[in-house]
Amino acid sequence: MPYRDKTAETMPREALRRLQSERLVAQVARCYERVECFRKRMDEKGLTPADIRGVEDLNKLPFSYKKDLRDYYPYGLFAEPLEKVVRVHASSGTTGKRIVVGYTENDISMWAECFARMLTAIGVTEKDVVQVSYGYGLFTGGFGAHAGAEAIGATVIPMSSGNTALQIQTMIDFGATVLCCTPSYAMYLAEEIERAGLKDQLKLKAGVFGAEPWSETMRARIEEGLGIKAYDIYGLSEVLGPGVACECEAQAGMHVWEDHFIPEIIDPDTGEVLPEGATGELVFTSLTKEAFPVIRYRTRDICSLNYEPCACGRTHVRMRKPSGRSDDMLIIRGVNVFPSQIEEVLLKVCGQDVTPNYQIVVDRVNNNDTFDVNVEMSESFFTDDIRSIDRLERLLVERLRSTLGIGAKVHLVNPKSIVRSEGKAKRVIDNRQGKI
Ligand code: DLL
Repeated sequence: MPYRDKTAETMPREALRRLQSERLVAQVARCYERVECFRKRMDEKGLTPADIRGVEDLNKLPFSYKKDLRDYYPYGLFAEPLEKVVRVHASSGTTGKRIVVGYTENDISMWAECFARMLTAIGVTEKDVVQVSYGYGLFTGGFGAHAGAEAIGATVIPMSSGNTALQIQTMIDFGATVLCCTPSYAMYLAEEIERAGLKDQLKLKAGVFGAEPWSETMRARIEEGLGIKAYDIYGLSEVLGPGVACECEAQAGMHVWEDHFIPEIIDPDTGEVLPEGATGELVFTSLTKEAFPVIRYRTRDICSLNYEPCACGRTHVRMRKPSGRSDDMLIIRGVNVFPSQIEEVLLKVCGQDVTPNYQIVVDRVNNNDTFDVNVEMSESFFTDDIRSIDRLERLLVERLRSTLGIGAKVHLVNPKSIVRSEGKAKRVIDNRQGKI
């Protein structure tokens, strides 16, 4: 069982680089032969597979983009015939066609291994009961977590998302020790558990949360609310699904499984590779994926890589929490704003006075951007004393202005008035499209 044996995860970096080089050369040759879009881009650059001799040549290769998946919808980028593809997943995206990705049998076991490595790294074993509350279906979350947990011999509860009361009942009755879901859903579950006074009936010890950005303050809230350690997991459908990168027990960045994926950080405007430690757009090349391999795929996620050794002994590079996607970044009155910056301010400034439920509403009136932030008060803060609400609103306006550099209108709204999400939370409502 490879995920129990940490050889791949602790491989010396020179050996890792040699392995990557070997795999890259083979993957480039395969894609050139089998994937028309990649071949065309290589030809345009006057490159042949023979020009790629190892990772040192990676930055010569052309980028690939989300748009390619739409242009070649549904199967045009697959490097294997459909008879070798045992599963497809799809991601909805906000505009246009869905994107479709495929997996061979080997891809599915590699995926299970990547997720299983994380579970093992955080101390989950066959004795654990893992409740998977990510959605099952075209979304990769449910099936990815399921396969990883089964691979280490844990007992899986395939709950999928939704039906919060039943989730809690099941968690208690079946003795779940590990919870896998989005951080916003974990927060909602914590809230409902507290409301029902059921916390002391939980056996949970750890949570594996990802699929959306979440702040350290949110982590602390979830850990406290559920009485667990909350770990971050990253992934995207185009590259694999959950498990491309995962935290270990050190909770200090997510190890990218570099024997399967090469990460790079580039300047999103110029495409240039940035020096170690710099923040920029994350790009991935998949070394071992068979059905749907990507070469230098532009994720649009903004983060940085940390090559320093990790306390856990794993040698694979760690990525910092993505602060958001460059396409989630709002430009309000000419200023760049990430929803995660707003979350950090809200939770830091207000402590327990607000819940991590907020919504950002942007609109355009008379050629001017309006910027409103609705924040839900906690039950305990909710009071008829209008003066303390006023005071907190003013404080938030001031802190948001000093962090973001622009003014927002802040509205403290009643507890439970912002719709909860069972999957990825929708934080932004941007009504500006088509308005001048
Ligand atoms: O969200 C896969 C996944 C499922 C990851 C469950 C983790 C857990 P997509 O739906 O294709 O796949 O969305 C991928 O979500 O490009 C990031 O912008 C964002 N994302 C995923 N994990 C994290 C994370 C799944 N831990 C997109 N922190 C990615 C911040 C994340 N953003």
